[in-house]
Amino acid sequence: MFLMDDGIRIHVEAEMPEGIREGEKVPTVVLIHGFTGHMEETHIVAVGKALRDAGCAVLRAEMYGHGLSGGEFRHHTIYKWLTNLMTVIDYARGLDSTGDLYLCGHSQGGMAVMLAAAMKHDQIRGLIPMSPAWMIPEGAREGFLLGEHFDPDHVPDTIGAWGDRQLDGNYIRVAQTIHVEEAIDRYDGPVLIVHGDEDEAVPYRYGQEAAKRYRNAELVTIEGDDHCYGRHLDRVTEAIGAWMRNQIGKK
Ligand code: FER
Repeated sequence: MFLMDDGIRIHVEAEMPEGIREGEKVPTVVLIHGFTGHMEETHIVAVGKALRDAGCAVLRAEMYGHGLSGGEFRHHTIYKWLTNLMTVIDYARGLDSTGDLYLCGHSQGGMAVMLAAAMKHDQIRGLIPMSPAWMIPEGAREGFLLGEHFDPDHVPDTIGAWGDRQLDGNYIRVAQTIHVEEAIDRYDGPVLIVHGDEDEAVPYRYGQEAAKRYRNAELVTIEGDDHCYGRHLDRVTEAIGAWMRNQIGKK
């Protein structure tokens, strides 16, 4: 299905866990992909299934310029993703089936859910950043992103972004304004961070540092794994499923 966010269509797939009774409220998770990603990526689908097996409804959503959602990749910014996320969160909040609401996102989507959890800290029961790419704002301010150097005070109109993709400099200008540390400090709900210690795209220490800074976080290290868990996805899904069952059990 599609939601509309100020004229931009947002592609969302809502899936319920098995064995739900009519009218029952269930924990609900909004799950998003990373930079250049989409909702059918192996790791996103697998995490969605693990969350449903744990008893959650899952709304996989695709952000501006990605998957089947509207907007051009080159025009996407973190701000646009955040307004998209708020639209999806508010849609989820309005469903009769929604009980507690959780956010889960991978990489750039992991950073986005960290920011959204801070903005909506009173509405979000728990947070699962996967390999969160919260070094992006730092890189944007220092002049190094996507393996390329640039002058952070004279941001180019366009930069190359993986393969033959192009990205507007406005992406960088937006990222320069973002301070993820403040968002971390504004969220005190339970947080699970999963991160492979051989991540080639987002250094593992960002997972460690975020886990240390959150007041109520747990870090699960996926030993020997890469950015999209190509080697040990089963450990990721196990960790997330176990954490979620524990959260649900606390109620
Ligand atoms: C970068 C490294 C990683 C970057 C973005 C990412 C925009 C995001 C990765 C992902 O979302 O999977 O330098 O710059």
